[in-house]
Amino acid sequence: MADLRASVPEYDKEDGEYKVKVICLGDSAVGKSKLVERFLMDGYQPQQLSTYALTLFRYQTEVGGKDVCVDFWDTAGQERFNNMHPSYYYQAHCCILVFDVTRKVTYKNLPNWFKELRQYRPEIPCLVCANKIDDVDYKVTQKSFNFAKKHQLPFYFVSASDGTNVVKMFREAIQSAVGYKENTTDFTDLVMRELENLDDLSLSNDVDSGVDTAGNSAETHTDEADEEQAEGATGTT
Ligand SMILES: Nc1nc2c(ncn2[C@@H]2O[C@H](COP(=O)(O)OP(=O)(O)O)[C@@H](O)[C@H]2O)c(=O)[nH]1
Ligand SMILES: [Mg+2]
Repeated sequence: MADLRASVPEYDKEDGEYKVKVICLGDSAVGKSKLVERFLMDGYQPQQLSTYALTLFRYQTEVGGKDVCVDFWDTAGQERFNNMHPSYYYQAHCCILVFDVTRKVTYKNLPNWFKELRQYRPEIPCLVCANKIDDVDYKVTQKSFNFAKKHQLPFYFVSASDGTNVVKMFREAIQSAVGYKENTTDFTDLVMRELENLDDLSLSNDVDSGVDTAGNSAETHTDEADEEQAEGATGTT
């Protein structure tokens, strides 16, 4: 595999800027892109990374008095193939897991996405959101969707169309991304933070040898995600 690090932005070593990466996961057409667009409205600058068919939405904000640059990563539909390229997960600080309340299968697939996420990013915060609540009877918000509860993940009913809970959900995602970056126990992140502290040194060689996770995991990636089927089928009844 080609060296991912050559073309994928690094999240912990850019000078001076405090950056976090937030990814969205879930089946095709659940509304991942619309949610990001809704949150950012006009204030974003999409940046196409054509090699990986990804779009980056860069967003500047403040968390706890600190300027933070947030990169929301969006796919160009690779989720149709039921898994994502490892570079999508690489150095992500938070994940937003989305399903569509109008299509039960998208809820049933959450365990697959979650499992793949945990293969690459065992510790990052993950939020679950039930999108398109504008499109169903209000009663849907009284159903219990056990997936989030079972994994102790924050859960939101949202609508990219009318904006319900969108800002709230994204603010929590950003805050937990920053919280994770500050307190991470993930080894790769610890290494990156060590390097970040070594200002003014020529680090490029050390950085290359220290963070090879994306390249390695590409080789070991399997389709195990397909095995864990239909968990949570009872959750929507
Ligand atoms: N009614 C409704 N439709 C939505 C909502 N969010 C997305 N959609 C529609 O669902 C389709 C897929 O949305 P998109 O963001 O492209 O999904 P993605 O494949 O997960 O990125 C589009 O036709 C959207 O207009 C929502 O909150 N309510
Ligand atoms: Mg999309």
